[in-house]
Amino acid sequence: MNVLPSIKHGLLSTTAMVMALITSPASATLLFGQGGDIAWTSPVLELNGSAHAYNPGSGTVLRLTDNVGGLAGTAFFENPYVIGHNSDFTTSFTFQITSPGNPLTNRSDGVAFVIATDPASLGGGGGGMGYGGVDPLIPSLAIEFDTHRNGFDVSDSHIGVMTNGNETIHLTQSNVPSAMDNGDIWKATISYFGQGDLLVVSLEDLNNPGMTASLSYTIDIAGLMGCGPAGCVNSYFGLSAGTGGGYANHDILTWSLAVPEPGSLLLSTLGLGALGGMTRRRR
Ligand SMILES: [Ca+2]
Ligand SMILES: [Ca+2]
Repeated sequence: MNVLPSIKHGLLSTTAMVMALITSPASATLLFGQGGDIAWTSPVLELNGSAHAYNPGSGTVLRLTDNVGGLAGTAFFENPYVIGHNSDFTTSFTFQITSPGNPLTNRSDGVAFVIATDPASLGGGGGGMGYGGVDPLIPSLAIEFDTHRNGFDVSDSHIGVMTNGNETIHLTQSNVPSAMDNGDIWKATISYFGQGDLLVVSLEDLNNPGMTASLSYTIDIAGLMGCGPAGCVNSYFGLSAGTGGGYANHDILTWSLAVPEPGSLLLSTLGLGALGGMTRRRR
């Protein structure tokens, strides 16, 4: 997938950035958060529940939950993306989970990357981690980075592929060798290749580069999200977190999102949809 690396660094003026996107036939990478193009306070992000922009002194982060029990928070990019059967996307984000509750069993619950059909979606907290629980997101896909072993979990540090807001069924999972709520900065990368329905997830502790985990799984995300003979529906990309009896601060430092059709996506982000309509190209 082609991306426009120059965009990520915020070096281009808005006009130059728009023109670069108009002339790109393939895809663009948007970077949210520290050093990026889109601030956590931007109106193109819909923050739900406990999610809020927060500055701990080292730059503004997206704080999905504070270290208080019983919270759920989500943040969705408000521009829709239609996931067709041959659609690709890749996204990565860095997260930092701090000040977990003590004793060790009282820390929870983790963060997730979520695809849902409404940017206002907000699931329940606890093991539902903002995508499931008492108010499950249906339909949805969640890639969870789970820091608390509930009765349905295999460990207190794992990656899981979850659908339709059901936090009890891991379609596949991968154990993470160390605790993700250790205060380190972790980078998660999620890529999807629609032609083979292949989902690939990798995770790395940036403060301890040898600490990694990964998984791959075959899943028809287009079908999951309601793409059928009558067409496909709008999907929205987001991040979620929750706390329950245990808790921690769940912070997102950066989030990059590479999606096709930059004309429709970023131009509408910038309120320049009419301009994009003149020159938009389709793959
Ligand atoms: Ca859990
Ligand atoms: Ca889990």
